[in-house]
Amino acid sequence: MDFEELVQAMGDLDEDTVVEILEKVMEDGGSQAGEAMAACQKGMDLVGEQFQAGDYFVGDLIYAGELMTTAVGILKDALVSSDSGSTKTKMILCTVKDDLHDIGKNIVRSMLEAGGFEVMDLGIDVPAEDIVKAAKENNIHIIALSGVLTLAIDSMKATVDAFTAAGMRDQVKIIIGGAPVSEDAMRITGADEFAHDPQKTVRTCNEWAKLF
Ligand code: B12
Repeated sequence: MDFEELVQAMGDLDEDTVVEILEKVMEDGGSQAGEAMAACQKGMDLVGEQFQAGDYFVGDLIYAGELMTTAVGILKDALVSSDSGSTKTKMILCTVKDDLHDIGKNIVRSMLEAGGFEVMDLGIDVPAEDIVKAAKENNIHIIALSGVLTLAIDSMKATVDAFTAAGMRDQVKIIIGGAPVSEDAMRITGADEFAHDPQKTVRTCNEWAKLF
């Protein structure tokens, strides 16, 4: 399978080629779905570079997001095995305050749902207090925070601090994710885990689901 062609097709926003390659991955049994997903993300980096260079505009970015969502829709079943049958664990997912990016969040949501979670999606630009309130009112113990802007790290820290201030920090597990997130960011924010890879997120949340 030529994943370089997939990277390029994603970067060129060539939907027909992207869909054709991904459908072939699934027809072949889906064992290369992880590599295909990584190639799509590399293609998104090309889109970002072209945006910075002034060759793509905001409309192209929005279209790129829709194409990425289509890609995940095709690969989803091969990326995560469904846990249907057991009671679904509820969790919260949102993009943190001041950040309006939701393509990555929506992908993570699809993967978590495919992995058997009931996801309460609070949307984008969500203040810390709203996340704490939703967790309290709905008795939710797993919180996933998404952010793509560098300044999202500040909002993630504010969210962890808000759980501490509410006396709830030891009743929740918090995972942060998105491009600027790293081990350092995890330490700075006080979160319990970080991930870029939605599959790692599903595994981590499954472990946490056993704790509560
Ligand atoms: C698409 C896009 C937009 C779209 C967003 C559309 C939408 N509905 O989301 C629009 C046009 C609205 C936009 C706006 C802006 N953007 Co923008 N955008 C991008 C772009 C090209 C792609 C982002 C993306 O969706 N990537 C694909 C997804 C799938 O990747 P991801 O988000 O990282 O998610 C993956 C993982 O990180 C992980 N993950 C994500 N969330 C989570 C959560 C958890 C819990 C876990 C475990 C994992 C996880 O899983 C996902 C799948 O693998 C990036 C460039 C880039 N290469 O990233 C710039 C980029 C993020 N944008 C940038 C900027 C500057 C802006 C604007 C300020 C531009 C402006 N001047 O107005 C505004 C900001 C508005 C705001 N306040 O948020 C900068 C950020 C710079 C920085 N370091 O802070 C970037 C990096 C571009 C650049 N190189 O300059 N943008």
